[in-house]
Amino acid sequence: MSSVEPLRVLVTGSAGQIAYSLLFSIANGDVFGKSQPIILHLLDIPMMMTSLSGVKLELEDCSLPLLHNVITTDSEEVAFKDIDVAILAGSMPRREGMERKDLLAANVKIFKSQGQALDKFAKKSVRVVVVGNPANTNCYVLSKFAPSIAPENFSCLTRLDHNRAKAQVALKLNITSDKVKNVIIWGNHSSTQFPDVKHATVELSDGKKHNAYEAIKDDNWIKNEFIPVVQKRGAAILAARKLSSAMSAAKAICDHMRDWWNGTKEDEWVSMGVPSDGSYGIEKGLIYSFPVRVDKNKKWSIVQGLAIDDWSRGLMDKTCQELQEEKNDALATVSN
Ligand code: NAX
Repeated sequence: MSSVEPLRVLVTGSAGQIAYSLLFSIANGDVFGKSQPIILHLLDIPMMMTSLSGVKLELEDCSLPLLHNVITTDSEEVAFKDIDVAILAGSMPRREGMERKDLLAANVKIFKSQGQALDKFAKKSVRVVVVGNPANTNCYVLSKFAPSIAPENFSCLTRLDHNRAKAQVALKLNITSDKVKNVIIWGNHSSTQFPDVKHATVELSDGKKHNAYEAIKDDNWIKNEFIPVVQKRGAAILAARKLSSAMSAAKAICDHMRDWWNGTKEDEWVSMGVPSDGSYGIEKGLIYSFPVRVDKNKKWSIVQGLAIDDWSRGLMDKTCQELQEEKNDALATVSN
């Protein structure tokens, strides 16, 4: 065994389909590094324990040297005990005929309870990413009920939307997605999000960097194809697969955590849902997706000084308004 202390990584909803695509990458060292031992804490609800025990058997059969232990449980105390990282994918799914408010209320209950468990049992340095929808507002509730953990340790996943935006630009320009940098997802992980290419760069076949907006040269495509495709991509996958995104969501979770752990690249930023500090006029405390850079000490900061035109401002405000409404509904549920 190595002398490096194992990292305790909690994944909730761990009998679900995102977790099934995610757990191997974490246990294989693809996120926290090839010399970082891992102890997986896997939480799901009681009726999923048999299924979860099968996931554990498979993880054992992967025979991964970095995987020091797998704890499967339906107890929040066991799941949150001494964890360094929390990936919260377990949430109440929307069922047919369910009102948005009912969905929100069911999730407020889950994230209130998990926030309290985080506060009581996790390491104070824990880094949290909320994946389960509505991800931004679930994250807001979680943080509210874990007051002993710094707000900057909480985030929600908008990296899948960010990756989708990169991929659409790459397809349009017939380049690979690594040549597309600094797209932005502003706001909510919902269909009101604003995928923004105005500040993005692309490397074209001339080997030079260009502004993505100017290289695309097609305002109509950006407004009427690119933005709606990214905003509604989750629904398109659900319609085709009859299941929501899982492989791409797991990949995005890995990207999100790897960049948070190790820092973003020199000339790049990424999108993360983080508590607003009032930047770009967004209400303080809302969990809003911004362009962020992360330093070598796992500290993120919102990229400042980007010029915002009136059209962009309108879209940024619309998604902000939706988050304010979700927050108010969640708070009303909490006080009931
Ligand atoms: P699944 O339905 O396959 O799995 C969810 C799992 O969570 C189930 O095993 C369920 O038993 C468990 N669960 C429910 N309540 C729980 C609780 N209180 N504690 C622990 N576990 C609990 O869903 P999956 O496809 O894995 O998606 C998980 C979540 O990610 C969903 O809320 C989904 O909407 C959300 N997504 C978020 C994305 C994002 O970018 N932020 C993209 C992908 C995905 O749609």
